Amino acid sequence: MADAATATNPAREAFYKKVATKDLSPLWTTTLVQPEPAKFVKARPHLWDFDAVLKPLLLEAGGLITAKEANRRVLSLENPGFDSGAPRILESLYSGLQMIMPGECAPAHRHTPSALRFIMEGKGAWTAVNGEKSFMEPGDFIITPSMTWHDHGHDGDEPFFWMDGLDIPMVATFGTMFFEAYPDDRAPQTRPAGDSLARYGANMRPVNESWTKPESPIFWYPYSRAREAVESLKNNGEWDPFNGVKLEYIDPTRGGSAMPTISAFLQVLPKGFRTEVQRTTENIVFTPVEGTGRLIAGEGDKQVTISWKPRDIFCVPCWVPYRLESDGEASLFSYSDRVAQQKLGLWREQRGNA
Ligand code: 1HN
Repeated sequence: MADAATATNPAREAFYKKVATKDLSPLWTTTLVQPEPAKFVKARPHLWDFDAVLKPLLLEAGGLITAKEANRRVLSLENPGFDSGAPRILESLYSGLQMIMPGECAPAHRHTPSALRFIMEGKGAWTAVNGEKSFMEPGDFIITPSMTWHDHGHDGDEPFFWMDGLDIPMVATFGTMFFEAYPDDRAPQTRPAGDSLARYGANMRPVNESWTKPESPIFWYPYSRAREAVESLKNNGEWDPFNGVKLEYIDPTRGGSAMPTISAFLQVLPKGFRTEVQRTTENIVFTPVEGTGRLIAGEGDKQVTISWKPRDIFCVPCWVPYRLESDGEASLFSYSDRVAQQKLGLWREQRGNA
């Protein structure tokens, strides 16, 4: 249809030129709506190797620029399916790897994009969110909700690495981008470390305190607790053929996702597990914590097998069929735009082959 409409026809060509001068375009010459995501989604399944690529390059960056000069010493993961420009790992999500050196300060700021940290490697670094410090350990999940002040510091003695996950492309779609630097390097500490977890992290909440913000009042979700939960379910044999044992990090006051735009999960694949194939409209970023295995993603001549190991970062775009295989037992953290899609009525899934 579009072909016939655009076939050479001098009168039409003249018309198209004329409407273009009036800030208009004929819908019949464009393809705004596609029958399926495969014809629309540009991102591809892809993996960034932590040991071979991310870590050495960040260490090199450490010799070139301080955290303070850089504001944040982050390498942004650019999906090779996109033209370079605004970096993103998937259509709706940003991912980066950050390094902070001993004694450095990543100065306080806040912004409308929501951010999560997933700790990769190191000892002794902390992040402060809304006046509360969290000491970060590998495997911990930390949230920095929209417009919360945050700064990072490092009291240890070795380089410290974490993954940053943000909803920047979603915020950019709406145009609602705001950023503010705090007047000092550090925002004031107003609550002791561990305060939010003590208030809300024991399946309890403070009497006479109400929480009305759209995010979880807990900023810090330690790995040990999440790992223990998935381990128990694994031992109970509650394995889902598509996901192994997969739990979502929640806002305990409402039971929904920890932040309003990003969902986050921890899953365990038992030893030698092969999930069945699934596809969902979610754009998903994975990072393995323990174990090795493979991602098999895509169909036909576009199918790829990608081997993963701890701290690698890999992604599965919207509606790409995929399955996971583990060698020994494996645990993987992931984040996606599931909650945003569900709120907008867009999310769908297909379990098994169509
Ligand atoms: C940001 O504020 C941080 O606060 C990390 O550590 C990564 C990527 C894009 C925009 C803001 C941080 C970021 C970021």
